[in-house]
Amino acid sequence: MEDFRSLPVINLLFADAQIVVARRSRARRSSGGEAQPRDRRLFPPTDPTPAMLRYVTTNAGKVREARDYLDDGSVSQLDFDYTEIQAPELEPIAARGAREAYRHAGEPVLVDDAGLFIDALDDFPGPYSSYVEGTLGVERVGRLARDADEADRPARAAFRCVLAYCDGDSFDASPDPIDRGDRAAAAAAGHEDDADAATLPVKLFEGVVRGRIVEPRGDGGFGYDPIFEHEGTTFAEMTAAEKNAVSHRGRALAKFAEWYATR
Ligand code: ITT
Repeated sequence: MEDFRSLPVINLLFADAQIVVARRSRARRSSGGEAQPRDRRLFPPTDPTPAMLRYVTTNAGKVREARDYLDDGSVSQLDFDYTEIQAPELEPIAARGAREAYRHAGEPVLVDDAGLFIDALDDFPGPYSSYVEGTLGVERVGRLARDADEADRPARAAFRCVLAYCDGDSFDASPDPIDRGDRAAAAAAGHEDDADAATLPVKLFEGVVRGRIVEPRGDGGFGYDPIFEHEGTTFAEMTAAEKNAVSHRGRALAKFAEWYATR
């Protein structure tokens, strides 16, 4: 088992989880009297219902990648379409979504909000990436980016992912990214009030990867992956594990798992 120690912390967690599950099975089969191994799953089960981390998204591609890192039997998708507030940054959208998802699920939740930020288009589509994918489409966004700045070909861009964790308990939360104007608007719409934000701390984890916008290549991944090239390979040309090793989501998941391991 020594070789697991050379892996990044997130893979170590995953490996440990597998080992613990195997040990627990053996312990159940034994005739008793032995000390039980410490349960080191991300969410050790409580009797009778195991606590689950609900990965909140309607996007099956995100879930595939999150499972590649976190699937130790304590992670499942919550297909919940939380209200996406209008904001120029991902953080307030994810934080607000995590509070709403926690209220809905009553279980620990991890909301994943992501976007493609293209330098030559002043960070468009950014937080509006989902809407723009559904309207303009990925290929047109790619053409716009490539035409936007002839001096900057292929166009530079970044993928960003913000994960927002909420479990109803208090912890050293991230500074609240929702400004008073956003909160007033949400409260006016009946979605959130100040007391809710104060009593539901949210922890944020960000991952960023830079790359180039190119002609579409590859048939893996999802969303904007075919037009996003990182070090010569588009995300759609990578396996989920290869993409996770360098991607915005993989980096955010790594930060989350490292923090969670100390909780
Ligand atoms: P949820 O909000 O339910 O999670 P969504 O697909 O709408 O699903 P976002 O609001 O985060 O998710 O949308 C971000 C957009 O960027 C959307 O069009 C995604 O397809 C795309 N996207 C997010 N992560 C991506 C990735 O790793 N690779 C390619 N495209 C991605």
